[in-house]
Amino acid sequence: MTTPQLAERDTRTVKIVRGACPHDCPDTCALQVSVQDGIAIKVQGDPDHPPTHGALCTKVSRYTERSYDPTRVLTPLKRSGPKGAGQFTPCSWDEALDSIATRLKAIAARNPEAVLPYSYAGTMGLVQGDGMAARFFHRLGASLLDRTICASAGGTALTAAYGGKLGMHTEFFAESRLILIWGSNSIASNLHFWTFAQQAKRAGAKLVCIDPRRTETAEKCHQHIALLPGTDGALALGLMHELIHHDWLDHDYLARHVEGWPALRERALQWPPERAAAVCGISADDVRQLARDYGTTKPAAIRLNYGMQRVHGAGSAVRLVAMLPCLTGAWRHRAGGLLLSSSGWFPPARNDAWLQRPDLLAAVHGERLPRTVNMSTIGDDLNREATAAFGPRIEALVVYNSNPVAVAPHSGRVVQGFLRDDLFTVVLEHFLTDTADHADFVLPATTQLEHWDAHTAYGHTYALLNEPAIAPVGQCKSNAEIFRLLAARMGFDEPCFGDSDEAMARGAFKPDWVDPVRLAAQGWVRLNLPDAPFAEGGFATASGKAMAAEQGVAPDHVPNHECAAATPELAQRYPLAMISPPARHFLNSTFVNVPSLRAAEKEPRLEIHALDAAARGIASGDTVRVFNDRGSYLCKADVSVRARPGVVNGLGIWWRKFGINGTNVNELTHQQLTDMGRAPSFYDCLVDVAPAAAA
Ligand SMILES: Nc1nc2c(c(=O)[nH]1)N[C@H]1C(S)=C(S)[C@@H](COP(=O)(O)OP(=O)(O)OC[C@H]3O[C@@H](n4cnc5c(=O)[nH]c(N)nc54)[C@H](O)[C@@H]3O)O[C@H]1N2
Ligand SMILES: Nc1nc2c(c(=O)[nH]1)N[C@H]1C(S)=C(S)[C@@H](COP(=O)(O)OP(=O)(O)OC[C@H]3O[C@@H](n4cnc5c(=O)[nH]c(N)nc54)[C@H](O)[C@@H]3O)O[C@H]1N2
Ligand SMILES: [Mo]
Repeated sequence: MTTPQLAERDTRTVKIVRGACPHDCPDTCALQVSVQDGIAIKVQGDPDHPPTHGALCTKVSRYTERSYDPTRVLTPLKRSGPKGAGQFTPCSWDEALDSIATRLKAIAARNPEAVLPYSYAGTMGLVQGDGMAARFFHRLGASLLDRTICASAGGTALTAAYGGKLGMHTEFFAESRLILIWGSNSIASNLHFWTFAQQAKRAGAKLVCIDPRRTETAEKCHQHIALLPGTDGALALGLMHELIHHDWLDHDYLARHVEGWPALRERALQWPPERAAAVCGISADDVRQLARDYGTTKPAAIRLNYGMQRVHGAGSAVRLVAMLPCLTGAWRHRAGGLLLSSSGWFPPARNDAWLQRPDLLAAVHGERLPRTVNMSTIGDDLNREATAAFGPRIEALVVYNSNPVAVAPHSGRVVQGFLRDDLFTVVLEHFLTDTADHADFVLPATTQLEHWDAHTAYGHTYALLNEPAIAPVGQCKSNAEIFRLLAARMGFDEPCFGDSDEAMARGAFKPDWVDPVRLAAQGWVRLNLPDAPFAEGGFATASGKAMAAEQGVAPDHVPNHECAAATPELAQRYPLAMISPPARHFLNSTFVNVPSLRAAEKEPRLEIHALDAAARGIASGDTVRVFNDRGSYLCKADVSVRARPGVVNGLGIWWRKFGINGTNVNELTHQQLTDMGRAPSFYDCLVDVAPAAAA
């Protein structure tokens, strides 16, 4: 199916439907979908929604192209070839749902914990994410999934520091005089924040980017500090040292609103700029200058982002950076403070207990909770036998809103698990992704244009509603409808399995927080929150204070799992640190199959500094082998100033099947977890690179 051109159509009959961008991105844009004759012809940003201000990214402005893509899965499919071969034959919904229910019932009769749901943020919607699906798996008594793959190191750390995933309003960055863009390629992955940063820049603010990679964002800032991956905690401590030394401290704020400052002060005094600089691989003058700017400019704001928390010491680093605005009292101003995530503002507004029904677990397990499997170690866990500690072997996996074969670390292990003949795998998808290729059944899911949903955000403070703009394409059904139909076949007769998608979307928020009439009419409603949330302290911790230390112990810099300091022998064999941040035209592994966006990215690429390239006889455009003990990955070398010496940038996340040798960058990453939050450490990875010919 193709999208007819707007010009060929009669614009008088175009209707506008309000929606929300479903993707895993801090911006959660308010959408306006133009529909004519039942066909979505254009997706635009809502000009009235302050964070969206009428603009969309390149990816989502192609949303119709993705929804009407001719390769979309439009009927249920059942496997007709060997596991993982991606060979399927179409089947009816009845056949697919009956077979799946029969299989899940048989496994659950032995032990429901042998069934594992696997989902992440393909859509961030409260209904098509973990709404009806959560009800289904709770009622089944399936294993719980620890959804750690993205943000749980930083989220846990921020909660330790502030009591929740709480921070500044994105709009007020426009009024800041100094903005540290820290571990964020905002132009690529937080575009709408960048607009506010630009406003601040035009008004005279200084922008500093702290990132190992010279990103498009770093290029447009006044200063770029290209530290080594995983050294942010050391930098924060070095900055604190200088703030103390020059007395750029807000003593009143520290005394009234911060707990544990003496321990943190003592820690920071152990980190003079020279020590921090040596760890970070930058100059001591950079540390001094940044501290001076941060200590003397008001209001100063930090846009911390998840790119800096995919390393071993992620949690400690976030706790340390989160203390900077407490030392200087930057929180006193609405344009000062820090934003890592705003998602913690939403829970009081959400009807989670009703949407997800965790109480249904008790019907199966009584007081006991089922075991929890960490999504970040799915590679190892799929390959585990039953043990007392682990529980039963995973016998069935139901994947929705995620593409673990491409995105989970150490994909060699993940693939090995998905290839198990005795594993029953169901994948709800739009496309035949690397994961869907490994399914026993693929169920065709609707896109955001075709279903109801309700959305929160993690980069702003507005609730949004998504109305379906068009009827489901082909035989597609929404995730919620699929789980509703499966529930009926499983014999789950609780009334909650009869709630419609629309009822769930409209009921997702508490009316005293989000006025349902305004939400329906406008498509979005701002939460009623103070402009400067911590101007007078009032953190969400037990004491109401920001926590600089826990039980008298302040965080310290924690070196990477893989680095010269922690693993010298490994660092000799694999001297390059590899990070794998997103390619600008992809969203994790979503959009890799959209031809125009893949054409923009051309091919899987590794950015490498000229010195590292020359030492290996590598030129731009060469096919190179990137390797370590876990595997090897072929891609094209890009000898580029975007890479600093000693660090290579393997842009992600390609589908394996579009890769040069059927792999992607996660062939090289490992499953070791972060110091807090049980998260993966994708950007904590040693490799070496060689011309492919030498392989
Ligand atoms: N276009 C696009 N947008 C996206 C995404 C996407 O894939 N593509 N992904 C979405 C998702 S799921 C998320 S979680 C967010 C992520 O958005 P961000 O939090 O901004 O994270 P990344 O873009 O992964 O990484 C940001 C930057 O961190 C840098 N970085 C890597 N290691 C370190 C380090 O140790 N220290 C510091 N200081 N910086 C480091 C990387 O070079 C990168 O430029 O973006 C969302 N938006
Ligand atoms: N090396 C490396 N690995 C990484 C990262 C990195 O920076 N480097 N980033 C990590 C991060 S931050 C994250 S968040 C994870 C992301 O991991 P995932 O959440 O798995 O994200 P995607 O790869 O975008 O896959 C989402 C899938 O959901 C599908 N989908 C979208 N909407 C719907 C729907 O309504 N119904 C159904 N059934 N399916 C839908 C899409 O088609 C897509 O295939 O990857 C992580 N992996
Ligand atoms: Mo993410």
